[in-house]
Amino acid sequence: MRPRCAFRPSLIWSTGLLLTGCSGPQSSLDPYGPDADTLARLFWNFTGFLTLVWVVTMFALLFALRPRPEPARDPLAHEQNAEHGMVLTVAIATALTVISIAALTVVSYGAQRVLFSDRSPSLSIEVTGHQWWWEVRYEDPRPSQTFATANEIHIPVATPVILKLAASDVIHSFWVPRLAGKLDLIPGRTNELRIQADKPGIYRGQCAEFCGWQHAHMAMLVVAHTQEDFQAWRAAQVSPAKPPADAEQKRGQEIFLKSPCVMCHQIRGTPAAGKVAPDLTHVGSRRTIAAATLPNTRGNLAAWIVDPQGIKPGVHMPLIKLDAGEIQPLAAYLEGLK
Ligand code: HEC
Ligand SMILES: [Cu+2]
Repeated sequence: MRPRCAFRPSLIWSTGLLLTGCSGPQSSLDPYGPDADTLARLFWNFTGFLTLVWVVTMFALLFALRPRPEPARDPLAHEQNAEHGMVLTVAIATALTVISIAALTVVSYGAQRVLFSDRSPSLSIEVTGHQWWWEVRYEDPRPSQTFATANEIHIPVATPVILKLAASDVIHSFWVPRLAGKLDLIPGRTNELRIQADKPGIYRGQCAEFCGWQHAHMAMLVVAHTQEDFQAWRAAQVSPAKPPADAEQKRGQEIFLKSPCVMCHQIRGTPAAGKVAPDLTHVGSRRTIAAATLPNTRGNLAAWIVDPQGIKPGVHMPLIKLDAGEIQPLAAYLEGLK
C-alpha cells in the first residue's frame, strides 16, 4: 500500500489541502502524533484562557468608563472612597495576573514533561542538514544494514522514532508541524527530537531557520508506513542499486560513472562513492528531488541535471557539460534506480 497524504476532512484543513496539493497542510493545529497533539492542546488551552482574560479585561474597562453621578456634598469623603476602591482593584488585578501567569507556567511545564517523557524509541535515524537538503541515515549495529537516503524520512506508524539532528554547515531547523515541535540542527552538536505518526501517510516539513539563499527550497517528506510496509521499504533500501534494465539505462550508467557526478554522489553497487551530496542508490524510489522542490519524474531529473542552478540558484551542484544525447539516458538510468 502506498501511503497517501493524510488529512482530516474539516473545512479549514481541506482548504489548506486544496491549496497545497498532496503535500498537505503544514499545520501544527492538525496533529497526527502524540507530541504534536500535546503542542496543539497547549496552544488551544493558552488561546482559550487568554481569550477569557481579554473578555474580562474589556468588561472591566467598560465598567470603569461607565457614566457616574456628580460627587455628592462631601468631595473629600468621595475622593477617599475612590482611592480605597482603586487600591483594592489594583490589588485584585495584580493577584489575578500572578495567579494566571503561574497557572499558564504550570500547564506549559506539564506539556514539557510529556514531550520529554521516556517512550523508549525502537528506531533512531540520523538527520543532517546541509545547504539545502536533508541527509537521512539509518544506522544499524550491523554495518551492512546501514544506508542513507535524502529528503524523505520513512518511519513505521505508532512507533516513537528518535531523530538525531546535526548540521554540516550552518544552523538549520527541523519542523514537521503535524508530527512534532521544531528543533534546531546545530553544527558541532547533536539534538534529539522524537517524532511519531499515528496514521500511515505523508507529512510535509521544511527547514524553519533561514540558512542561506535556497532556504525556502529545503523541504522534506516524512512517510509513515505500517510495520510490514516499513520493513519492506527498509529491505529495498538496504540493497545495492539495481543494475541497468535496458540498453538506454546501461548507457546512462556509463555516462554517470565517467562524469564528475561520482565525486559527490554515491550509488552503492557501483564505483560512485561521493559523500557530499544526496545518495542516489535508490533515487528513483523517492517522490521528489532537490529537497521536495520538484516531483521526481524523468523530465524533472533531466531538467535538474541540465540546469541545477536555474532551478535552485546557488545550489552546491555545478552545471556539468554533457552532450545533448547524454541527458536522456542519464535521466532514464536515475529514474530506474527504484
Ligand atoms: C560538486 C558536487 C556535485 C556534483 C559534481 C554533482 N552533484 Fe548532483 N547534487 C549535488 C548536491 C549538493 C545536491 C543537492 C542539491 C539540493 O537539493 O540542494 C545534488 C542533487 C542531485 C540530484 C537530486 C537528488 C535528490 O534526491 O534530491 C540528482 C538527481 C543529481 N544531483 C544528479 C547529479 C548528476 C547526474 C551529476 C553528474 C552529471 C551530479 N549530480 C553532479 C552535488 C553534486
Ligand atoms: Cu533553512
